[in-house]
Order: sequence, then structure tokens, then C-alpha cells
Amino acid sequence: PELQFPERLNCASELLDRWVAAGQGDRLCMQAPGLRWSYADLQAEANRIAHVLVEDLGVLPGNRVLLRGANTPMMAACWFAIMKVGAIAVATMPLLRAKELGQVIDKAQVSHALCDARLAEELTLAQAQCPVLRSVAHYMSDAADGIEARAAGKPASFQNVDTAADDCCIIAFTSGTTGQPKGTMHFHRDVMAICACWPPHVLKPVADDIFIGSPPLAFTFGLGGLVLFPMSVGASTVLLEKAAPDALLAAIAEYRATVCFTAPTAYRAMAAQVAQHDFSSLRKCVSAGEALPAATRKLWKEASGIEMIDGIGATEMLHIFISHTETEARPGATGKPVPGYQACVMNDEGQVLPPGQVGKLAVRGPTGCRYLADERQRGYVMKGWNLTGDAYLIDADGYFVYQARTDDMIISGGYNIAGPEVEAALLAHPAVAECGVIGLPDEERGQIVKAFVVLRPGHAEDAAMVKTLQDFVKATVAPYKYPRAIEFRASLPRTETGKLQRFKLKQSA
Ligand code: 3UK
Repeated sequence: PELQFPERLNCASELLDRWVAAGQGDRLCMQAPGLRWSYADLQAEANRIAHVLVEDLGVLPGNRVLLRGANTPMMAACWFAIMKVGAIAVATMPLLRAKELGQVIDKAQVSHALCDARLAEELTLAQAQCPVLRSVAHYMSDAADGIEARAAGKPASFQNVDTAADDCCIIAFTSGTTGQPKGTMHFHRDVMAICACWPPHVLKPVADDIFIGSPPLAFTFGLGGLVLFPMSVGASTVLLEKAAPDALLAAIAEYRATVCFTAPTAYRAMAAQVAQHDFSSLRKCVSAGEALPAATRKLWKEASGIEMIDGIGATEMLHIFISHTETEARPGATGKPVPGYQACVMNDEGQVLPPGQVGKLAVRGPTGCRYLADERQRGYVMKGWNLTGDAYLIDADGYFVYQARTDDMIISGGYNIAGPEVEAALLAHPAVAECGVIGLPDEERGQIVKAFVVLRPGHAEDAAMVKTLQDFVKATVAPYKYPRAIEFRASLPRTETGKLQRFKLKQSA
């Protein structure tokens, strides 16, 4: 990929204004229920908001601007306005409460906030505790001082701030399951770099594609997949405020979407409901956020005819760095380094391990981890390699095979057991809807393997089922890996980004 960027670069000019300047302003850019924006519409909206930021709110280049809202075209317009004025977008997950918002505001020294009026309450509470946050403006609001009312009086043109390619433009917070949230800094050139690597080499989108999906725009998986990547090729996107599996399926049919981004569990849930919906428009399905079990890949293929594209990304890396095209899929493997990135598997001493050995995943490329004022930078980046915290092995053909988060490896009776491998085995049983596997402290064995299982409707949660599932696992993976304990649950704890919260399962056990 071409990764040389000019010294002065503003990603809003490259992804948005460029299409209007090239006479393509009428192309469809964004849809939402009751709304269709062309590239020119989005540009005019972003420009008006940029004027509001500078003239009414006093935002200066380099200021940190918090963004809070469900996925909507207005949220995207606000994001581009922040880019245009040379400020830094700090997008936050819609479900964050006042305390967590306060941590983000303090950590990133947020001076201004743009907030969906329907999510105002928790931010108002946070603001009372955070003097550094000078102003909060609301969008999706009819108020006289709301962003829409202010924007209506502003010109539709705006001269973007002449930012440097390595001016910071995003502080993305990790979904961090434990401890203080970590802010990761990314530059204008990083935004363009992710658009130059994975999409043209793996996804291969075209200008007529209609993107859709569930990840929040505050999650860089969603920002890339639902805004940056479609716009980098002049395609369009559908932004849904609510994108639970049934709503997402219905929307794919309604908008005739062609490219879908969501998490493995959502594909599993959608596969069970395909009969009710028409998704003949779909041509590419991307899975990320957690490992894609082979059984889920198979279910979705049987239901939709589509071979999924898996990819591992991280907030620290901004987007996906190991993946595969749909024709090179290997069930159970994540794929190979995305062109532009290098990856290897290392031992604890930082030595590269040969194929077949499990170790720490290390990756480097045009994007990488820059924690904002955080000691943990030292643990993530070693000699230029980013250590993502994942245990992987490389197979004989160079495919990277996910094992577990390094701190989730289970050690039982002297054996190393990767929970996700046991999960993958359980998921292949037709009675299993969802499952999560953890190590439970045990006096004799150190840890034992415990599985939490959600059954599909119509199956009994009894001792016979426990035995059936245990025998099933023993027949597919090494018998010592079978779950000695199985507990049935109605649902499993997940983050807004679709990740299983194993630490919650551990606490509850
Ligand atoms: C795990 C995966 C196996 C892995 C993300 C795509 O998930 C994203 O970022 P986060 O910072 O989490 C990173 C961690 O999540 N993971 C993600 N994808 C996969 N494990 N297979 C996968 N396909 O532990 C990784 O270290 O929340 C994903 C794009 C942008 C992202 N930020």
C-alpha cells in the first residue's frame, strides 16, 4: 500500500470534501430511518457544525472534544466537524455512565462536548464533577441553543484547518475490562493509513456498496467499518441507532445492504433467523471484536451462502491488522498480516517462535499504540512491536490461529488450555446457542475448565445435557480439555463491542 502522506493532511478533506470537489457531491453517502444524505449534504452539515464549534463554542485546534451518541448521521457530521477544525475527537460508548465519562474527561482533558440530547443526563452529571469540561452542546435537539438551531444560521462552506499529517485527531478509549480506561492517540495519517491497508487488499469495496452494521462509532471497528472505509471509496453507509441481530437483519433487507460489519455472536444469532428475512443483497460479511469460532462461520455460511471475512483489530492499532479475503478463509484461523503490517509470535523474552508454538502476538505497521499518559505503554510496545495481549500460533501455511487472551489461558492439571478452543467445540453442538469458558480455581488441579452455556429453545437444562455436552467436547478436542463443570444461563455478559466479559463469569463463579 501507498503509505507516504503529505506533510499537511486533514482526513476530513480526504474522505469527505474530496468527493464534492471531484463533482461527486450528489453520490449517496449516509442513510438512517427517514434520512438520505449525499456527500454534499454531509459536507454542508459538517461545515455548519464546524462554524458552530469555532465561532459559538470557541473550539481551538488541538482541543479535545467529547462525542456522545448512538450511531446517527448527525454523530458522523459532528465527527467530521471536529476533524475540520483541527480538534481531537474523543468518542464515547453510549452506555457509559457519569463516573466513566468523568474518567474519560479527566484523562483526555476534554474541554468541549457534543452530545445527543437523548443521552444528556449522564454527561450533565459528569460535567458537574469535571471543571475542565467548559461547554456541552446538544444535537438531535430542538432547543434554541442546540447544535441544529445554531448550525442553521451558518454558511455551508468552511475552510478546513491546515493540520499536519501527524497531528492527533482521535483519542479512542479501550473497552478495557479491568482497571482505568486507556486512551489511545491516533493521527490524521493513521486514519488514512487504515483506509489504504485493509479495505483495498482484503475487503475490496466498490463505490456502489451499501455498508451496514452494529458496532458503535465510538469503537474504532465501527468508525472504520461504517464511516471511514465506505467514504474512502465513495460508497454509502446505513447508520442504525439500534442494531440488535433482528433489527440488523431487517435493516439489511430494507436498505439492500451489501457489506455488513458485526461481531461473531451477532452472526450466530442472525443465522437462526434468516428464514424470516431477505438478505440477497449482501455480498461481504466482516466479523471482528472477538475470535470467530469455526462453528459460527459454518452456520452463517449455511444460512446466507456467504464466507465471512474475519479480522483481528485493536483500539491501540486503530483497526484490523490480521485478516483474510473471503476466498482465503481457513476455519478457526484469523488469517495473515494485512498488507502494510508485519506480525509474529514471540516468547516472553521477545524471541520469535517457530510455526506451531503458542506465544504472544506481536505486530507492527503504519499504525500503533500510543497511550495517552499511561505507564502501560511500556507493556504494549517492545522494540517497535505492539503486544496485543493475545496468545496465537502460526500454522504451517502461515495462518495465524487465535488461542486466547494471554491472561485467560487456563492451566489445569499441568495442561495449558485455551478457553476459546473449548467454546468452539461446544458451539458446534446444535443445542448450544452461546457459551463462555473460564478457569475455576481448584485445589487439586490448580484450575478446572468451567463452561457457561446458553441453550437454544427446546432443550432441557439437566444432568443429561451436561453429560451430552461433556462427551461431545471429549470427542472433538483432547479429552483433558472437557468442561468438568457446566452451568446453564439465560444469557452471557457482553460489552457494547460484543465481547464476552469472562471476568464477570469468573466473579460470579
Ligand atoms: C480481540 C479478536 C480474535 C483481541 C477491534 C477490529 O476489537 C477491537 O478492538 P479492542 O481494543 O479489542 C482488541 C482485542 O479484541 N479481538 C478482536 N478481534 C478479534 N480476537 N479474533 C478476532 N477477529 O483480543 C484483541 O487484542 O476492543 C477490532 C477493528 C478495530 C478494533 N478496535
